[in-house]
Amino acid sequence: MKIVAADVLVTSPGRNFVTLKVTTEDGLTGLGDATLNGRELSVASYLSDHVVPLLLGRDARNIEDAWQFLYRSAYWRRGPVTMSAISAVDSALWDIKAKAAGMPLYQLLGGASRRGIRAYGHASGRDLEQLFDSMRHHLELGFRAIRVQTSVPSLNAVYGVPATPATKGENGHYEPAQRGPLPAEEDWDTRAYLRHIPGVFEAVRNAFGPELPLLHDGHHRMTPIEAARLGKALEPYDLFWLEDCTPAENQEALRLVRQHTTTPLAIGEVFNTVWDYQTLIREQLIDYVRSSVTHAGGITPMRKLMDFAAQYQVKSGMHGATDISPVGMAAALHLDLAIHNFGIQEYMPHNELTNEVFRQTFTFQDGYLHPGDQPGLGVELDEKAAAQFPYQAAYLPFSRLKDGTIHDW
Ligand code: CS2
Ligand code: MG
Repeated sequence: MKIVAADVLVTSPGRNFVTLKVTTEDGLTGLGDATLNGRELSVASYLSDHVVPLLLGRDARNIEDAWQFLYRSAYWRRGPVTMSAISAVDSALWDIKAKAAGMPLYQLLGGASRRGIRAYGHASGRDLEQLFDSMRHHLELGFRAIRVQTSVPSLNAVYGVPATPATKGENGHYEPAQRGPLPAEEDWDTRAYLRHIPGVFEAVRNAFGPELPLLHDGHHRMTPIEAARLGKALEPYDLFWLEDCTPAENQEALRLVRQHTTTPLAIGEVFNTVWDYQTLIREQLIDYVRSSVTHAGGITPMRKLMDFAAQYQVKSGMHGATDISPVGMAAALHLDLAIHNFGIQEYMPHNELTNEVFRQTFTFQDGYLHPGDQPGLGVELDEKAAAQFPYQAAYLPFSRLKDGTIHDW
């Protein structure tokens, strides 16, 4: 089953996406997501300039060999650009293999381990009133687990809170990457945030009761001791997880957080390999793996990572923001359905334009996602529609503290 073509498709229906389309001599095609928010063209170039020439003529059936070849023969390993490019190839080959077998990918990965995939949605607000409206809105949309993000008094813009609140019928679209020649600057003050957030969760619990699973994203902004303090302060509100509470390049930093709080911890959406997790998982410093198929090298390594995590009862919590394309989302859902140690799946619905370009068959009902039963991943890309939305430069914002110091966004 020789590969006869590999096309790198860049489109921007509302936001930028990079997709690899692999075609075999038998006319089978497979798709893979290679979208890296704010750095999209670097992965597109890595693919078209360096990887595509290596794919032509290869046997599409040898997925593991292709993965090892792209990872090891590059000499320069790991990192978001390399691993997003390899991921796209890996997903596309799994898509082809499942289509050739005439079954949805999850069947090839061992079949379904559950009826559906529990998802969480994003509620947010500049104040409690807006937040409660957004939470009610997401409950009406069918979400049964909700991530809570709010503004912080005295700060202009904060991660996770759209400039304009969601209105009826809208999905409260928060797209952090803003189109334009330069990134937007946001201000940050951790002490103001730490004073504000516990009160928000107290109010949410009072209004929505003790059962609703609540999540919060610290978005890499606290030092380990600040993260420990927040985790402890949130214990009375029984969070499902506190996410990215501290930049975790220094994995040992989580020991200090773990010492002080039992709030479950989720980390890893910016991680690209199992090695980013070794200490975190081996020492039980986290409870959920946040990597996505798109940024962690594909389905092949993501499944191995989850097998490693399973030994420590650590579960999946895959990243599913809108910069994970419908192709990346579908790949995540097939893996979510098949693995045993599934935890929860992030789900930010894409906008209508995106859904015109990417024809997807996965469903969301009563709080649960399902990848569908089409052969392969179950997503096709309408290249004619995609061509109508050329790439537009866009950057994620950055943060500065009050004294002008650059901070983690
Ligand atoms: C966030 C993302 O969804 C999340 O958990 O951390 O929205 C993240 O900011 C974006 O994916 C960055 O591209
Ligand atoms: Mg996050």
